[in-house]
Amino acid sequence: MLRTPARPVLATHWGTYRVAMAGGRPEALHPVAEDPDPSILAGGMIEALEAPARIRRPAIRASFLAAREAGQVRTTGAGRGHEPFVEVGWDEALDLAAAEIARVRRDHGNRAIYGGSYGWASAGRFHHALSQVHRFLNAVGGCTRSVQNYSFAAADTILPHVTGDTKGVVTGHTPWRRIAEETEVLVMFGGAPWKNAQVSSGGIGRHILGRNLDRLRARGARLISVSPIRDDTAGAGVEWIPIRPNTDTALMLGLAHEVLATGRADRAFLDRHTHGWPVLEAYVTGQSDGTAKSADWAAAITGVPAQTIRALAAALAQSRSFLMVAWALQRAEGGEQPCWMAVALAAMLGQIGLPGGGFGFGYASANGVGNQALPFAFPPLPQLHNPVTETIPVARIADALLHPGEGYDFNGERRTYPDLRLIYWAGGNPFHHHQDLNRLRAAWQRPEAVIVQDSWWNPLVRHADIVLPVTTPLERNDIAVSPADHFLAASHKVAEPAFGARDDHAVFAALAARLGAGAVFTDGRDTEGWLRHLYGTGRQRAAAAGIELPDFDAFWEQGLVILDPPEREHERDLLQAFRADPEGARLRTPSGRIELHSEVIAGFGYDDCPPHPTWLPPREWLGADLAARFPLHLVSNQPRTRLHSQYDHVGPSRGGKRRGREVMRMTPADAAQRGLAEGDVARVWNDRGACLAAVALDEGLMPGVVQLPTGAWFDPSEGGADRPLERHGNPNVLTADRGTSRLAQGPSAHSCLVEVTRHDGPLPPVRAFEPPPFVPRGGDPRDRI
Ligand SMILES: Nc1nc2c(c(=O)[nH]1)N[C@H]1C(S)=C(S)[C@@H](COP(=O)(O)OP(=O)(O)OC[C@H]3O[C@@H](n4cnc5c(=O)[nH]c(N)nc54)[C@H](O)[C@@H]3O)O[C@H]1N2
Ligand SMILES: Nc1nc2c(c(=O)[nH]1)N[C@H]1C(S)=C(S)[C@@H](COP(=O)(O)OP(=O)(O)OC[C@H]3O[C@@H](n4cnc5c(=O)[nH]c(N)nc54)[C@H](O)[C@@H]3O)O[C@H]1N2
Ligand SMILES: [Mo]
Repeated sequence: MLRTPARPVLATHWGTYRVAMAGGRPEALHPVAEDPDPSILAGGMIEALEAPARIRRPAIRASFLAAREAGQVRTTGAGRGHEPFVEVGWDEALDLAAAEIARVRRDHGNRAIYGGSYGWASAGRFHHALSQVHRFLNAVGGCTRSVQNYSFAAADTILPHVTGDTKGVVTGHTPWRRIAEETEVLVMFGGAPWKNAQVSSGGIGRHILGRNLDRLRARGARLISVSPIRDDTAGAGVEWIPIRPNTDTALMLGLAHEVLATGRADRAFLDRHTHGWPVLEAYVTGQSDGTAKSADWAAAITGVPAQTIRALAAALAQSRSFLMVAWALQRAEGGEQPCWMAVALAAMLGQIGLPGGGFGFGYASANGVGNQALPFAFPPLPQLHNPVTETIPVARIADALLHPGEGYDFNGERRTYPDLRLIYWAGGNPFHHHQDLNRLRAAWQRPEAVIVQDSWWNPLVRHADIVLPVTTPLERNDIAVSPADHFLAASHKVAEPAFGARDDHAVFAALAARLGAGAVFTDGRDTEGWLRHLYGTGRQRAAAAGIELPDFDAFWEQGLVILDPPEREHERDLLQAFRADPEGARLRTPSGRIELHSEVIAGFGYDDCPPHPTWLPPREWLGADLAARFPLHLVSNQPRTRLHSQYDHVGPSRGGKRRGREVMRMTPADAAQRGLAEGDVARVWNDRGACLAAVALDEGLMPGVVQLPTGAWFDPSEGGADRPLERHGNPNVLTADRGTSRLAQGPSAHSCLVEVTRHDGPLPPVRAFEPPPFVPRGGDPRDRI
């Protein structure tokens, strides 16, 4: 039996907390004393347990249930997101879900089941919903999966062509410690936002960003933030270079031209360590295309004055400099290019592999990036084998649903979209994360069945046919450990599951049993058995790496273990070994070197991803023709007050709204031009959709830029239109659903033009946090929400 300590621990993506209990119930969450800079995001978790949006019973979409009861196999999905639900008992919901899976397997094969189920879920290892859903679907014959992620798909796909692997994207970075101790000029493209470093997938022991920036400050290093938004890098002594969104490649090219023109390029490094420099050089000078990528050229594109570019180039070349690139830059059309050009610029500066020099991505995009990984791998829940080999790039889900059987390009392959009949989602929210939600909504009507597990009636759940309510982290025991984050935490159950919610694992165990795979799925273990098993394996691996962990029962009572692995010599600076010995430590690229021109990419023949870093104006940016109609660039970045869409209905996220709506920042001048004042509600719109948002005036934005964070629960008004007015401020009704290029096919949310106008007249109420209407069995499904 597990013994929960008097001060139980809660592990979340935003940190580790001690739970204050009162009368056997959780009363407050206090950040652990070990965390020097805790996040604000735990604020609503207790309130959320019994919030009105909590799913109280399993539920079936009304017309879906009616059709299945009438023996009809195919129902129209047109009612998804519009119709009321019928609440049912667990057995009925599970029987129906199992029957749907069995039917689709029989009629179309397992490849017709989409189990990509992308999303952040929650922090614990065992109750990690994606691991659970994948294990379950694999136990019953597999499913079509997704590859990549929404976070850094473009970087992850282009980097192997450039440096031979993905080190420096999410792991394998030059450590923060080296930067804090050695870097003299730190240029942060996209800044180093504290808001983003609040979280880390899998949990956090200590938040490290603030301390590391302070160490640089204390040494007198220059901190330069290149970003459309000033407060992306907060704190004293930060130099802000405002830039037009999506133009960083042009800025980097301008810097490269200046470095070259002033004779400061490190030719020795370029000769020994790179491949294809002459081709890139000819492009930078304009020899190959007739346009010199000079500081003046870059200034006209980026909005950064030419003298600033010249001064920055000199500073970069004359000191130990490091280029940090937020993942944000590559979630844009042509997002491969700034990644490639950042490596090229660092190579020209000759800084790669020197102490605190070079490049790296995402240092503030999540906590722990730039920490050395633990020297042992704590096991995930084993996934079993997926016999289905089909995958789609994760951000192409709407394309796949709309165009089954049609071809598409992906990183040199010609592929075909699968014919997906059933969608199973647990632990993510496509009606949060996907772009062009009105298009997704249309695509979402195609499959025959949609099964969703979640805890609250969020917009994904409202677009499901079968809804299965699951527990939250406060209602179950788990273990959290994140390799980048040097900690292990227990997460103790401190509340009984509200309204009879079940653990994802229990739901899948029940479904697997119905489908004849119960024992395969559970492997004969209950939750405690799994926790002991996973911990035991992790502990053995730690011991093999020379790290002594307490036994399971001691760990469970202690709650939190902070690990401080010694720095390993060979992992000091990214590409240090290659710098020292380019022949002996060849890269895994065709040339063995850093590729500034790639014959492999040339062979793909993609006009949207040429064979060397290139300034490719996206379809939507402030210099595009479309800017005549939609003159504002929308930055829909990560929210300060929540993780994506999680806990939007409570606590700090709800508290950050105005007049019930998400807050959009714009400059006083852009607002005045449109007759908008602080606190007004505005209509933000383009050809793809429209939403309402509350206006906040802020001088700290590049003129022409508006900022509306992601995560407000999608709240379309009724009226049958294809593009209904979204009432709450969800920017993904505006963003474009386009791949970054045929190479990576990553999401490109940050390339989006809009117009903003006053919303006059009565304000429609926000209904996002209310549960949908319910009807009795046989009730009229046309009772629209
Ligand atoms: N416009 C725009 N869009 C973006 C981005 C952007 O920058 N701009 N960023 C993108 C990025 S980088 C990402 S990673 C995605 C994030 O997109 P997601 O990761 O899909 O977003 P979340 O809101 O974290 O969704 C997690 C869901 O899982 C549920 N959940 C949590 N714990 C559990 C559990 O234990 N079991 C089950 N069954 N469910 C659980 C939560 O309630 C929530 O509904 O968004 C992307 N979308
Ligand atoms: N609080 C909180 N933290 C989070 C998340 C969250 O939802 N909430 N999500 C997490 C996830 S899943 C991820 S992947 C990371 C994402 O981490 P990032 O990708 O770094 O996050 P963003 O907030 O989209 O962008 C960071 C900043 O880049 C700037 N920016 C946008 N476009 C451009 C551009 O074209 N050029 C330049 N120079 N700057 C630009 C924006 O002003 C923005 O504030 O964040 C993680 N951290
Ligand atoms: Mo992400």
